[in-house]
Amino acid sequence: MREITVLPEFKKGEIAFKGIPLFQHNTTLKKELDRTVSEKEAVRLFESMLYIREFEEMIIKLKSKKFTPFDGFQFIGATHLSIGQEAVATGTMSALHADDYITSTHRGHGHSIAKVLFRIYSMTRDELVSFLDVPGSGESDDSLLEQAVSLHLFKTMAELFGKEEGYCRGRGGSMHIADFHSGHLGANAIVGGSMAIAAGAGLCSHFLKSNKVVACMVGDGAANNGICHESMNFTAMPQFGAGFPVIFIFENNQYGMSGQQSGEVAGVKYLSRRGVGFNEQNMHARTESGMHVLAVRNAVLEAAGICRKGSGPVLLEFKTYRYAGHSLSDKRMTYRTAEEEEEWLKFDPLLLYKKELLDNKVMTESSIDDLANKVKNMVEEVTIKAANASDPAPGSISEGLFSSTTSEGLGDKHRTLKTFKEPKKFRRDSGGRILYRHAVIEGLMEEMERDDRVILYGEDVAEYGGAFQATVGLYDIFGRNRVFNSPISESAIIGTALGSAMTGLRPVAEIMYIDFILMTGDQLGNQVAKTKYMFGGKAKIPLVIRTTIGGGKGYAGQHSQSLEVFPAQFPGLKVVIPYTAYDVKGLLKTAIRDDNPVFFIEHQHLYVEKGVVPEEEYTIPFGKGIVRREGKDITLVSYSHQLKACIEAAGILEKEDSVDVEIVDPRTLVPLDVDMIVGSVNKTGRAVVVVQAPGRGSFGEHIINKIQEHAFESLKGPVKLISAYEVPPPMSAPLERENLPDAAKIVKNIREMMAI
Ligand SMILES: Cc1ncc(C[n+]2csc(CCOP(=O)(O)OP(=O)(O)O)c2C)c(N)n1
Ligand SMILES: [Mg+2]
Repeated sequence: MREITVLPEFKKGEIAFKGIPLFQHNTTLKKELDRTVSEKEAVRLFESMLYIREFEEMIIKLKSKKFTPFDGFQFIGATHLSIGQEAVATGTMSALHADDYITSTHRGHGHSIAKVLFRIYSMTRDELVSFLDVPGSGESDDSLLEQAVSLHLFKTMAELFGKEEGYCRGRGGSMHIADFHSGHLGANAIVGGSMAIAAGAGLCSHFLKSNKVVACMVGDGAANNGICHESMNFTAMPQFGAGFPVIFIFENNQYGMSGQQSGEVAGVKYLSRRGVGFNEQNMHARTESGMHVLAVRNAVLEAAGICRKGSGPVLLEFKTYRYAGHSLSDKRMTYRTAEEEEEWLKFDPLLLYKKELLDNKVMTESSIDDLANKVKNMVEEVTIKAANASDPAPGSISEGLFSSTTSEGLGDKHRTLKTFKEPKKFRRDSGGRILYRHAVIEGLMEEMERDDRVILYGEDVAEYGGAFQATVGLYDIFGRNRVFNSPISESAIIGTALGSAMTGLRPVAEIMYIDFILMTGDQLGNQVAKTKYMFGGKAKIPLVIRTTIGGGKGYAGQHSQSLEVFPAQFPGLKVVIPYTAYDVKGLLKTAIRDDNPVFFIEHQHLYVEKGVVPEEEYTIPFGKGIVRREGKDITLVSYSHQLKACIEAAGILEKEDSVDVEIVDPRTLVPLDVDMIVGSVNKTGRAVVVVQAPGRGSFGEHIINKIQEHAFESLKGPVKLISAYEVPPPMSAPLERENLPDAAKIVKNIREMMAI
């Protein structure tokens, strides 16, 4: 029974919105010196902005060859500079704790520089020594700190140059820098792409009660992207009593690439207004100056406080301006005027803050010059060092794609101590069998008991038990903090699962029909699949995405597709597609223990099939297929529900034609048990592959390619693909029957192949 009832209520009235504060943090250094910053910290704010400015200016010099680390040096890659926006990065990062999280954007050099810089500033001597990975004895604290900053800038520049010693081993470059040790969950070159990841990190912080805040840095352009709205809504869900501790920070530099927010592509002048739509508190939204570092810092301090009190999320908009073009090839004068630029230059964050430092006698002209020279020299030094650093070895290209670790051997460390109801195994029939969907539930239940970091969410998975009843009862056992209904936000389901997997949970996310995976294209293909490799192979992503295939039920084009090839297209995902109740349980348990993202495909027709499932603990390794039927005349490769028709066809062929069919089921598509398939084809000399999907570009074609590549010599004839037609699944029963490969079609094809 639901705790929340929705009674009819039609009382006349008006919805009143609370006001949204505009530029109310108009503070001064004088005030803050008494309240929130020491003189040392005040200088560091300036130093951080100088590092960012100098770093970005260096990119311009490198690109225009005004600075050449060595003869013939070529700067390649993206150049989205944050000159003009230094106060946003610095103010924000200085207000966070060292272990708080951030996500960042294509214009993220400033975020990365400042996030790690402020972590370094907060380090003890021992931490500095460990960061530097040197003995460090005899060095002064200041010297260690300088070395740490230099190393940090070097790793940042080296990443821009695609070097092995860069933050991400040259796999990410300018637009994809991350440093998980510093809570930097990654810059993202997909506008808005990081927002659900941030929401997921917030979910994890909330569930693990780690008190960590997530600052999600995005440009104004992201405010109009679907994932933005899904993510903000996700963090504001009231079902946990409080939203998640995420600060969405819109760094509003007025433009997308050239598209202008105000008056052109957004109907609101202030993006903070968007906060009104997500919870009754307006997400505590406010708009502040992004040119005044102390205003930014104060707003983020306040927002972090709100989040740590359990009253997040928060939306902050900082009005700022990028002085350079969108990229260095951008013709910015085609879309903005010199007058506009001049006006904004009067608000240069470095000049504004420099004046405050001088006025308050925190620094003098000469100490400012000294600092600026130190910063300039350091940036030049690290640039030369980074340019001369080694490139990744070409042979290392595949390193960092998958983690080799699992949660096997966990013992009782994370065993669930409290359940709301006794977990119980399903009763077996006299043959020891249970339903496939019960095997799914049992697998989930056992893994959730074994590891309290495993959570399950998706649409309707809680009290209702999932659209196909494959999660029934789990909510009653584990409660809302482990099993919950998500909004109908497929992208956010996947993206938050990624963010929470990166930060300490082991989520199982459910997408009701595989057709809806197309809603999640970016989160699945650009985020989940790439996060480990692109950020230098360092992330662990223990994440399972469960979904279902249907077909044959008259549900037509958008609920009947067999899209297993889609996830298999993205290196970085494992793809599992079990046929029996035994397999579904064993493989699901393996998937949940794996430290990599696993795309797990169940079949709606199989949910109600029974199979023998032992009560004792077992798992099934990935990449190990199974011979479903031994035979000597022809190999039939298939998987999931399609195997049923194959087995029926094999029976007919044996009986009527004395053809002995061997049926092999790879069970996992990535990794694929090529050896098993090839071994079988080498034995029989013939092969047919059967898939439920249309043939063009299907996974069946990939299997055929592997057969041609590795078993060509053994083949007595061409390999045949039996698949659906090249049409969207039709609704009409006769049309759908015609579309799907059934036993009769398989028999017919095999008879033709064998000239019977
Ligand atoms: C989803 C997506 N669409 C388009 C682009 C191409 N693109 C890269 S940056 C950019 C502008 C982004 O504007 P904004 O979010 O305001 O960030 P800013 O560049 O101003 O920092 C565009 C359109 C992209 N990277 N991702
Ligand atoms: Mg912008």
